[in-house]
Amino acid sequence: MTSLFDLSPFVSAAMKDGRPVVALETTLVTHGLPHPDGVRAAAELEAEVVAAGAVPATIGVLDGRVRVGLSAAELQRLATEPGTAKLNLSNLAAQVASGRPGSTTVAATLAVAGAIGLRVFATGGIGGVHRGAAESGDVSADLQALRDFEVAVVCAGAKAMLDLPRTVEMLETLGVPVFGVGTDEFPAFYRRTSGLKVDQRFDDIASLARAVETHWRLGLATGVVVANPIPAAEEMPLEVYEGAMSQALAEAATRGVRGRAVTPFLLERLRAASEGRSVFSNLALLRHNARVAAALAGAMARRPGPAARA
Ligand code: PSU
Ligand code: MN
Repeated sequence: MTSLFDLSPFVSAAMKDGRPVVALETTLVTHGLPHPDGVRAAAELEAEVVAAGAVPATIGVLDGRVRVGLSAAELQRLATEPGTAKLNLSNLAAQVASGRPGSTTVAATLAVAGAIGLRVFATGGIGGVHRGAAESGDVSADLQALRDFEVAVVCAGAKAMLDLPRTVEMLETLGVPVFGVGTDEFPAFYRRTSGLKVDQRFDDIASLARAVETHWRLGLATGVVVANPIPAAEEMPLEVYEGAMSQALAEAATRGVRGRAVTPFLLERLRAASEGRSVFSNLALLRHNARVAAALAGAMARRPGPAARA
């Protein structure tokens, strides 16, 4: 049987040569940002990764295959074809088997990266425990995927409309380290701080790379959260953030939004309630995460792999 994974020539050459590669997801393109901001963001993220000396591997599902290293035309298809599905671990297989298009969430991107051996992934914010989860049961599959796949995810923390204390608690339960980049605090996506602590702060990328690799050399085969706060100049102003957030959460509750629709709904309502300010911050933190991920992948590529050390 042929592999379901279809690597672009750039990605497979880089992996063969041991050059740094950064995995990128596509749900933020199709469901997280309004069109055409999503496609534009994807191109910008790839450019940041390239400028920082790594190869971007944007992941999505097209024509019954998992494509790793989507072209601009393929990204356009994902963003514009009606019915592109938001894929996590539970609906990935059915979508691939059907031949219909799908964009990968953090969970599905982790699964793909883990399966083909990519170790560094950049996104905006991971999913987590939703507010009111005790009643709705809504906990993102991103957390399960972080437990199951050996990939470091560079993110600006978890999306701010989540229950952040319970999300951080769950990461600890799952044995997933949370490493801060120049911060002691778990970032709150649009804001640099949340009042919650990271497991360890790192002020240089080489030490961060060493700690990530140490986790895996200890045989702890989970993901690692690399928490990289949004640059201060691009944070959402506190009043805008708090006002927009409570408005978005209230609307979701009134409308009874459920399941996979919750996160895209909240992101869209936040955009409207903040008059686009949330999208500005979202794009800024994404670019920042892409740069740090490329630097981390570079530092890891320069260190001898597990075989060389054994
Ligand atoms: N971060 C963003 N925008 C997004 C997402 C994350 O800046 O759109 C997406 C990611 O793909 C993440 C998903 O995996 O939202 C989580 O959705 P859920 O809460 O339904 O698991
Ligand atoms: Mn959910």
